[in-house]
Amino acid sequence: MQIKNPYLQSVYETVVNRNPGEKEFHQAVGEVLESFEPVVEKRPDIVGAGVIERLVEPERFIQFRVAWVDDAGRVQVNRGYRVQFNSAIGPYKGGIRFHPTVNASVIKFLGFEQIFKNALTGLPMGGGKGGADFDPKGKSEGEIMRFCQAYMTELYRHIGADTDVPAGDIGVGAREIGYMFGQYKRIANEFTGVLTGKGISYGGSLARTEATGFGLCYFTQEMLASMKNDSFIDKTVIISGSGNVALYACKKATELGGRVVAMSDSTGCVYDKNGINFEVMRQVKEVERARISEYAKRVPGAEYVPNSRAVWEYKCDIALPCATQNEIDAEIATTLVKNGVMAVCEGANMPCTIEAVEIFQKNGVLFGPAKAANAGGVATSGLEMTQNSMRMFWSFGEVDTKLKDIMVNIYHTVENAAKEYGREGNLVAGANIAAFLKVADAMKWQGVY
Ligand code: NDP
Ligand code: 2IT
Repeated sequence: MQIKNPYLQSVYETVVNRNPGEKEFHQAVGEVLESFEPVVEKRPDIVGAGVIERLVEPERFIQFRVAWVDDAGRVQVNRGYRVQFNSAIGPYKGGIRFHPTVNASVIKFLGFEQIFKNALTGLPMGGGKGGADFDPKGKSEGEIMRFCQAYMTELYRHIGADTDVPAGDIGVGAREIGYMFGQYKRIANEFTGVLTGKGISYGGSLARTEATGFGLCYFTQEMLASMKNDSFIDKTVIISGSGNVALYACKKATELGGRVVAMSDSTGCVYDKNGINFEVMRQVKEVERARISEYAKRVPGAEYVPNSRAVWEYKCDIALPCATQNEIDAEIATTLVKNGVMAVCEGANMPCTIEAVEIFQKNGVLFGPAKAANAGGVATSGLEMTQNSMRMFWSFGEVDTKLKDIMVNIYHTVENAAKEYGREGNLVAGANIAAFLKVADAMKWQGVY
């Protein structure tokens, strides 16, 4: 990647040299630095305080062994991580991912993105992320529990309700959070809001399960209204993935008047021209943890294709990638544009490659970047932290109303920052700049650290 501004290019090269081979991390940093060009010109005070060089280096990076015993009595060893990237505006905050592809690069890219996303929510949360290269697929309930306990046995010493507050991500949902919370509580002898995404009976927030998918649709709705005077009504929607984010995006997009015709998982995709039946999909993927092919067996008229990428071959007006990083490359972006897509909003973190984003922007496709569009999950985690601190419990409607306000506010903050810094309509630049200015000011005023 080549950034025009020589100072920003030199920061980028330092990151590449210091973190060799970590291509996802390089990608996330490169995209962000690129959009700082107008800030560097306007804010010499930030450059002078060395904020950018400090921002790209994690405050702390923890790697540890996670050893556990499987059902056959064999010892298994995984690698666990937590990156505590930036605490300028609040305690480190961000999810935990359990997936075989997790490595230092993935954790750093996610932690880096989280700094900006959390700043955009307007809530006091710094950036962090964690995970392990553990594959939950095919594991028994007992194995999942023992792995979560083993992971927390090391992690507990690094986190705390005012220090670092993890949550879920790929492979980590309410079940895993429950096992980790239980282990933290036993070791620390403390019942605190140290994790979010907890069960409702022990400090979780209503609407946290729905929050990322719902928030994504609230953001998309505001973008359509503001930029095109349009809405979800009568739009054809495609959503990749069928996990937590994808499922609740499907539910809300449908409620807002859209027709979700295709979804996927890591083994394939389904097409249902009548519109995906949310309850059947939820039963298959969330309750039974089965393969998405089950959906096609249960819903007459639905087709299954054993290829995840094929989900993007159908025609749609709105595309919501909600599975994983770099799932939309230049080839898929070109297909989407050819099929007449009008808006793409990222539910997953960095699901579009840099080339794909360029293709959308050059072709006038509205593009909502992840750090703005999927911030509803962590924002509602912030609301869970507030409720835990107050020892209070809000209704679903109260949380959902706050979530909607936050997403609308993020959209306008991002749109305005893009305009103010000469990148009108470019929400990638707007999100990076608006978030950066908040974090950069906090870093500058707290002195060099
Ligand atoms: P889940 O584990 O609930 O679901 C992930 C979904 O994506 C599953 O359908 C999974 O398929 C599919 N998937 C995962 N990896 C791959 C892959 N390599 N190739 C193809 N499909 C894949 O995770 P979430 O829904 O929580 O997370 C999805 C995305 O959203 C991630 O990028 C995450 O970082 C991001 N995100 C999540 C938030 C949250 O609150 N949970 C908040 C903000 C962003 P299968 O079922 O076959 O495993
Ligand atoms: O990527 C994300 O924002 C998340 N996985 C949610 C993080 C959180 O702390 O709720």
